[in-house]
Amino acid sequence: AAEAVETLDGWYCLHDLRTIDWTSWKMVSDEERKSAVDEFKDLLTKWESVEADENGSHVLYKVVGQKADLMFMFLRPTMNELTDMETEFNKSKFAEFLKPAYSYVSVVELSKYGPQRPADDPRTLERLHPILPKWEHMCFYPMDKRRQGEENWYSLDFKERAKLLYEHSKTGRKYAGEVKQVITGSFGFDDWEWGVTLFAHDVLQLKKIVYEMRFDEVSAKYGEFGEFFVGNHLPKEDVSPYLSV
Ligand code: 76R
Repeated sequence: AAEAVETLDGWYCLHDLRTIDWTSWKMVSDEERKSAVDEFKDLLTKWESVEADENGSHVLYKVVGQKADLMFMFLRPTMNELTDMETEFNKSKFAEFLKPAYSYVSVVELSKYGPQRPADDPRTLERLHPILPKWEHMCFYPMDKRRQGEENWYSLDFKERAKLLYEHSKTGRKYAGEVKQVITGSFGFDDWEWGVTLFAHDVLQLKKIVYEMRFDEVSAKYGEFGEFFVGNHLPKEDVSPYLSV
């Protein structure tokens, strides 16, 4: 049998996508809406302090299109802290106006294919516990590696997989500074094998990297993709105008 690769695993990750029920949001009084928004902003402030203490990280994006309206990505040191945070949010007033659109559970993952820095190198630790960038655009999609007939990633030997991922990383590095990627593993946690989260200043770079990678052998032969979500950054100071009706 082919040999599994070892991974380094970091913070636990929840992608939480919600649709706003604008009809019921419009029906409540100005005071009720204001207190819901204030409470939501207080939660964002609380999560910011978790991030400042480097005990996790989060981002909030406005999804373009009908798949959802809001896309949160949360990172926490444990799965329990993720549920605690999710439950606290679900109990808030604002959450009463949100409908679930999609969610994805995973853990920040680095695989030990290529030459590596030691696991305790500060740069490795920083990649396992990333403070997420607040860049203008974000894209998220889950993916699998194919297991079909001749095209079975899981029966390729280690060396072959390492070679294909090395080629893949060369494409990735062309986008240094333009695209930031966070790869999260979700074996045993969710319906796909990895979550891919990309951040960009220029939204077109998201299309370009995903397109270019389709031609890398690892994606061309072995990539299977789930739903794609793309969004624009929603900073805390824009939450009130965004929610005003
Ligand atoms: O971790 C590293 O930087 C080492 C090289 C590397 C690995 C091992 C790397 C680099 N990736 C690795 C593993 Mn990646 N990555 C994706 C996608 O849409 C698609 O076709 C694929 C989605 C993107 C856009 C992307 C970007 N990568 C992986 C794995 C796990 C494979 C396994 O373990 O079997 C997946 C699923 C995956 C998918 N990758 C990079 C990038 C970029 C931009 C880089 C360069 C990072 C840098 O060096 O700065």
